[in-house]
This record gives sequence, C-alpha cells and structure tokens, in this order.
Amino acid sequence: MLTRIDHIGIACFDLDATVEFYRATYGFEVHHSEINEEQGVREAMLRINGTDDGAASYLQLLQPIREDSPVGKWLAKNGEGVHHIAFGTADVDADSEGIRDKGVRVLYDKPRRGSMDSRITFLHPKDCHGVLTEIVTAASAQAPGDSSGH
Ligand code: CMX
Ligand code: CO
Repeated sequence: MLTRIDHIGIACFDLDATVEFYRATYGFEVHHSEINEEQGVREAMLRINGTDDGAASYLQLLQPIREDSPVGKWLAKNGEGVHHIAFGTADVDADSEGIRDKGVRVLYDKPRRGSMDSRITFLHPKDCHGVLTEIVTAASAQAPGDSSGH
C-alpha cells in the first residue's frame, strides 16, 4: 500500500547552486548526498518532514552525470523542473507487481538501489497521465532495527 509522498525529484543543471537556493530561500538543509552511477545522477536529499511510519518526505535534487541518462535527456528537452514524484510503501515488490497487473508499465523487473539504500522502481510516465512515478521502500522499512542512514 502506498502510504505517503517519499520525495519529489527535481532536475537541475547545477546541484550546488540549487542546494544553496533551497537553503537560502527556505532553510532546508542537505540530509544526504550521493552519486548513483546506475541512475546517472549526483543528488541531494533535503528532508522536509517526518511521517507516521517513521520515514520522511524529501526533495530530491538531481544533476545528471551523463547526458544520455534519464535526467540528462529530460533536462536537455525541458530545462530545469519537477522530474518525478515518488510514493513510499513498506513493500515495493508487492505494490509494483500489483500495479503491473493493472496494465501500467513498471520499468524494472526487480526494484533497484535508490537513494540512502532504498529500493526503487519506476512507472512509465505515458501510463501515468504524464507523470514519471517512482515507488520506494526506505532502507529502514526493509530491515527493522537497521537504522543505517549511510
Ligand atoms: N516525466 C514525464 N514524461 C517524461 C519524462 C518525465 N520525467 N521523461 C520522459 N518523458 C516522456 C518524454 O517527454 C517522451 O514523450 P513524447 O514521446 O511525447 O515526447 C517520452 O516520455 C519518451 O521520452 P524519451 O526522452 O525518449 O526518454 P526515454 O523513453 O529514453 O526514457 C523513461 C523515459 C521514463 C523510460 C526514463 O526516463 C527512465 O527510465 N526513467 C526512470 C529512471 C530515472 O528517471 N532515474 C533518475 C532518477 C533517479 C532517482 O529518483 O533516484
Ligand atoms: Co527519485
């Protein structure tokens, strides 16, 4: 069951400048940053609020590290802006299979590694009224007692 907004993914040309905009304008701080080679991004997670299930909601700021990556292609076509939304669930495997059964294209056969060792998959935007949609299970939800934030 999808229970919350996990994050909103925002594509930018200059991660450091965009992080500084969110810090200076709203006071949001970087909770976590990493390079995800597989996804082709350098990213920063800005924690906005905690949630009832002990996880949180974030802004995910994304700068491509390759022009031919999903974010690189999208930026070249659209410029900066909201790239995707992500819903949180305790069970990305079951929920993405259930969504696949409804005829929506799920992009990965099995969830892959996302930010902060979460497990993620994506739904094709053409099957979701134009919105690239990610489904996330946070690391804390996968291994109760393991609070590894990395
Ligand atoms: N939102 C809405 N529509 C999108 C989109 C997006 N983010 N990205 C692409 N599209 C649309 C395009 O506009 C295009 O539509 P038209 O045919 O009407 O012009 C169509 O989808 C195909 O787009 P494309 O540029 O040819 O791109 P691809 O088909 O090669 O890739 C997609 C699209 C969704 C399969 C690819 O972006 C993908 O695999 N995304 C999932 C992975 C990802 O986004 N990783 C980065 C974030 C990582 C993270 O969140 O941790
Ligand atoms: Co994301």
